Amino acid sequence: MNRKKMTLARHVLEQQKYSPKATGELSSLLIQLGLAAKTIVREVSRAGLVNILGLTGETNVQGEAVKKLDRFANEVFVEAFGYGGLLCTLISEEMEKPLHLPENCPQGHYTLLVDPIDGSSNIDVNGIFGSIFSFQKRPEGEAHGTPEALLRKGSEQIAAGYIMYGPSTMLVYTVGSGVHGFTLDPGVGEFFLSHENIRIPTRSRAYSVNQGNYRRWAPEVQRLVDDFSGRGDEGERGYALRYAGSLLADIHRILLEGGIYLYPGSLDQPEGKLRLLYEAAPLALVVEQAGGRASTGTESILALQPKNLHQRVPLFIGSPEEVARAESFIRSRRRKGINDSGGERLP
Ligand code: AHM
Ligand code: MG
Repeated sequence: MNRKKMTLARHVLEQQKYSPKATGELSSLLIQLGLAAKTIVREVSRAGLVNILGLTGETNVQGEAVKKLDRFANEVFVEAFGYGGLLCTLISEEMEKPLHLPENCPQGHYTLLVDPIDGSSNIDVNGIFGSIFSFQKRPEGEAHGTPEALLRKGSEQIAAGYIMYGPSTMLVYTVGSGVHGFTLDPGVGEFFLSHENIRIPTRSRAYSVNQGNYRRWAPEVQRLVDDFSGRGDEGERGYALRYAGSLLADIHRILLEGGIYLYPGSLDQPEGKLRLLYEAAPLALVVEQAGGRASTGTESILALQPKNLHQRVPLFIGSPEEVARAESFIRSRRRKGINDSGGERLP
């Protein structure tokens, strides 16, 4: 088959052949996702012209100001999956409670977890942002909407990925058999396979972090970032600093070129900023399927048992050797008790 002509729909149907128990439902959901992406990108591509920039004046469950595009994208996902009978529950960064779709639930087994716009601070400056998604399946015999049905470990996701609204629009997904990237051809209105079976480089001297948080970090995290930035004890040349302000944009670069992204916890917010269920876990599945690693600094992201829907988590993610280096650095500094012996503290 001519891989260049491989559409998203054909690809998900081909992937389905490798799972003997597949019913075709997940394929339909992923195709539906492509439609939601095209609806959002149509608005994004003329954002400066259609009164979609700026704030709504409301705040979301995280206490963050809601941008008009955050709300629009959330509505697109709700509308796209509200019919079709397959999706029973939708969990979103923009909605405090899960949205149950009772008319879908008799036959629908799936939950969609989504950050409709990741990298919201880039919206008004025509920077890169995107949507992060994860599909879970209600466990056999579990009732709809119970905490047990919704709070699943990342390792139980059955599909995950992101859509990136950049110079070109890309959709990257995994169903647990590799990571595949598609680029939207705007003339045809279709996603075509452009990056088949992405493999992350095992190491690369590049790091992504908001270094403005330096004074808020524990000493061992400060020392790790000193090391990356070339100010560490080893006196090595520093890594290149790359920070997009959009997690998925940084992850996309790291998937293709290697490196590490970190959003550690801080002394005043030990759990960090990023949300486990619809930011960290889906990207962790993508990165691990591409041969990378995702960690809290001490534990695997995919092994974490979520305690609530909007839970935050520290994140160290990227090339396996870079994440292993960060973990061993943090562990050994903690063992040496650097916590008690120095490092800057909050004033
Ligand atoms: P958002 O979903 O509200 O956009 O927040 C998540 C984003 C990540 O995409 C990004 O890496 C991080 O927050 C940036 O945060 P900061 O401005 O603190 O560096
Ligand atoms: Mg967001």
